[in-house]
Amino acid sequence: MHKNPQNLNAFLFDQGCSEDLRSLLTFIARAGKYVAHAIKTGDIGKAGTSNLYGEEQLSLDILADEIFGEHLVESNLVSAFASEEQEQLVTILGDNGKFSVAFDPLDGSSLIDTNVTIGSIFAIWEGNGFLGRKGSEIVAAGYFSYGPRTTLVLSLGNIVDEFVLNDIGEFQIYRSNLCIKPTSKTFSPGNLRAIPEKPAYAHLLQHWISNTKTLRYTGGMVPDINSILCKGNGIFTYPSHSQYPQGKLRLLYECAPMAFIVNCAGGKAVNEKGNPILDIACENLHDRTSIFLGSTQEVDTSIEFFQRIHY
Ligand code: AHM
Ligand code: MG
Repeated sequence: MHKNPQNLNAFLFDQGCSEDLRSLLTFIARAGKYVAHAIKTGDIGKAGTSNLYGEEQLSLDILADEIFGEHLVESNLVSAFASEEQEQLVTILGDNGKFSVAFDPLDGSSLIDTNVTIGSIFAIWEGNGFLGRKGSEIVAAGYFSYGPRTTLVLSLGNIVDEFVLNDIGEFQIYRSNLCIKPTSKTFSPGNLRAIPEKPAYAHLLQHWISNTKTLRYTGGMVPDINSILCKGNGIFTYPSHSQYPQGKLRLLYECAPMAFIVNCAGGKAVNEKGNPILDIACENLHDRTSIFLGSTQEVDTSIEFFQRIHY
């Protein structure tokens, strides 16, 4: 905690962040602020449309997507962006821009009627476009967590910092250098529907239960991973199964940004084969992957279960 908390811009300036990246992050932060406001006051009903995955869209999914898109255009720095809610790449400045931004405008939006925390996730690459690019090339990634307070967790590739939206509408530094310990007291197991096809997952759950670990699972990737970062330990798992042969979560909008942040905090993020998420090149904008992420030892143990037990 900081005695005289700096706002995002001043904090990034002091960290030596380039003017362009600082400016882009300021626009993204402003978009997050407007999305937070829209969640508090806007229509949480269905929009009557579906996205490219056939998932029903909420008015807020569409509004959040527009808010992020508009702010990226306004920044005058962006070559292109890709959104989980849009099928095609959106080119803005093309080769005249500096950065490409991938984002999930409202992750976990199907939970909104239960009034639990939801979020937005983003990652920034230098240059124009995403195809062939890896998470290891990300220059900054972050997520907004819209809970009782709105926070922004951000990394520029070294440490991970948490900012809180204050009463004058500015993100101010709250905690610096969030770190994830190698061992975990908690587990956040997504997609238990995989268990009939993947007994290894049942064995892994039993291992956690036998070791008296604590279940922490909300059903939203942002609050589940935010819990790991804020408590300093934990594991989040989302394996594939026949409904989602590559996994459900998207590489560009969810997994690569979160893997980047978790790696910067000293944790680890791999797919169920044990390959680092940050080494997976994007082949299609909407690629998906399985993901095991969090405390390093716990991630390694989980992958051992998946490699050892095939029956
Ligand atoms: P969304 O981008 O359509 O909101 O889906 C992503 C969410 C994640 O936040 C969460 O980890 C996962 O879907 C949970 O999915 P499910 O409840 O289908 O297992
Ligand atoms: Mg999502």
